[in-house]
Amino acid sequence: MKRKWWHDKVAYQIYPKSFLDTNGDGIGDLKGIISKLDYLKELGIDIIWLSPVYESPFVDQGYDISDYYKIAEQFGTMDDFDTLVAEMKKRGMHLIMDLVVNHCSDKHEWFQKALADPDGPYAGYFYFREGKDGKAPSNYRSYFGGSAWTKVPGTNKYYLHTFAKEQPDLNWENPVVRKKIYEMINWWFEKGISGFRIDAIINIKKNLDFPSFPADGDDGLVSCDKMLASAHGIGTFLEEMKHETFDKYDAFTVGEVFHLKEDELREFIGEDGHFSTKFDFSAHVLSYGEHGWYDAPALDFNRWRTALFDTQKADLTVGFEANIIENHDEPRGATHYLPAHARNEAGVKMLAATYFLLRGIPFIYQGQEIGMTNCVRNDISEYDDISTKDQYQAALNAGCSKEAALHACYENSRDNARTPMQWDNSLHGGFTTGTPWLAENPNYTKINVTDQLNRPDSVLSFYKELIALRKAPEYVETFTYGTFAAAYEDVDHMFAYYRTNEETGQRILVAGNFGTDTVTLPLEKPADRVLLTNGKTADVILTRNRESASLVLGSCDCVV
Ligand code: TEU
Ligand code: CA
Repeated sequence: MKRKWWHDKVAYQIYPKSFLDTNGDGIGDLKGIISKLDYLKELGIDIIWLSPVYESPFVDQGYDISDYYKIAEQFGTMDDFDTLVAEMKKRGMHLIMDLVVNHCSDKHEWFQKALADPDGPYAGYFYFREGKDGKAPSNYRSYFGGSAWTKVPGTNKYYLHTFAKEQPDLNWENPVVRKKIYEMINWWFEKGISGFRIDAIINIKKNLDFPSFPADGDDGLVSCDKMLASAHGIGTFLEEMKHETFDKYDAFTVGEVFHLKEDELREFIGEDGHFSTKFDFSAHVLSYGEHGWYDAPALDFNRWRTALFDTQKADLTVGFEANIIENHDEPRGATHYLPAHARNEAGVKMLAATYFLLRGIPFIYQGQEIGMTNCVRNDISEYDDISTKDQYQAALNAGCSKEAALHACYENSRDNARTPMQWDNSLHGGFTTGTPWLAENPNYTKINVTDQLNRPDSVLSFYKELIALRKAPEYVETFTYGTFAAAYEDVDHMFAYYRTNEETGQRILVAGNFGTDTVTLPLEKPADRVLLTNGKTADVILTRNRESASLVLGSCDCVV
């Protein structure tokens, strides 16, 4: 396998609006990020993925871009951005931006010009189609609810938006659009960034017939996914984009890729794939209910473990996955993936160790490193997210009580990940001196960075050790390039695997006991040493292990 600069790196996602506010307007900003670079460097972070900071009306929190060449005023200036890049370079860190090019904002100049002249050239930047019998061209439901087609005022035409109506889909079939996108990408590379996380990229290839499908809900509509599944040939666009942009800069790219067909894995993340890597969403899709996330099933440990292990096995001879527990669209892992008995510091550390040492590029989402949790709200008005409002309403429409609908939001709302970062135990968790744009989780008094920096047994200290271990000269080869093999799969609630360096023979077992009972695992031979464990000291584990040539793991124990 050809070695790449990013293979052994650790990445961290910043959601700028909620990271740190430095001017008291309640909104995180670039200066806030700059002031925390040393914190991230200390933690061991190499790559920062910055969620969108471009000019935007913020209908979907910046994922609706009105100018790709400007920094949103709330976040600061282009000078601040250049300072961020320079300060990161100084520390040997890499910045990757969010590339949102399936759609733009309806306030983008292109769309405004298209509206002004629906038969003119700019209409060809989007999907403008004639209505049928006074109705939309087809029966697609957008991801945020309602029809994916909205009427162009004063015409019988509709435009397509797979997300909000303020996010018109860009027409990738149009070579002029593609050229403008590539120019923009290269412009950012010239500023010194190292790559992109690529938003909703699977959506760029449409079925141009836009056929209707049988409805999958009472609204008479069908998920946009149905149309996308019937579209073929996305690879041509992705190859062209890579050739025109990423390849020229030896970039690190990570695709937000859902629903890959099996034979497409190599095409996407093989050595010459469209992207360096893609997120492993195999766990995330387990929380899709029949009608979205409001009716999502509770997490089943075995299905979760199987999903992650299947990904690992499929990747082995192909490439690297980007491994995540959380991002800005997901609930907090400390709540979502841990059974009730494990929702404590030991459990959070166990979850950290077990996902972090899988084969692939580990990503940490802001706040995950201190074990931030989902947040209880008493009314839907306390939420901001467009998808949460839609799913809450869908739940009520389906006959759920207000309590049940709110509980679904507690479990799965995207706002769980978007509450302000908890820096210390002062008002608003030290995030702002003003009023935060989204209320903080009241548990900041107990869960915050300052407390955990001072405590050697904290979740934060554990993450620091974990990252250091992954990069330690004597183990980095095994953790980066070593094979993956599932272990003790027949043991209930045991998440365990081996990472093996085939060249040196070094073999490392990673095991976490997610169950309530103590478990004894027989070992083929006594282990040489314990590299990392939560809570219990390595001495205790080694002694137990030597006496019995077995590994005794109590509930929520993990060991590497
Ligand atoms: O999310 C995309 C997203 O949620 C999906 O692609 C969707 O779930 C999938 O296509 C279903 O098959 C990204 C961002 O992460 C999110 O915050 C934005 O709201 C969204 O794109 C729109 O830009
Ligand atoms: Ca601010």
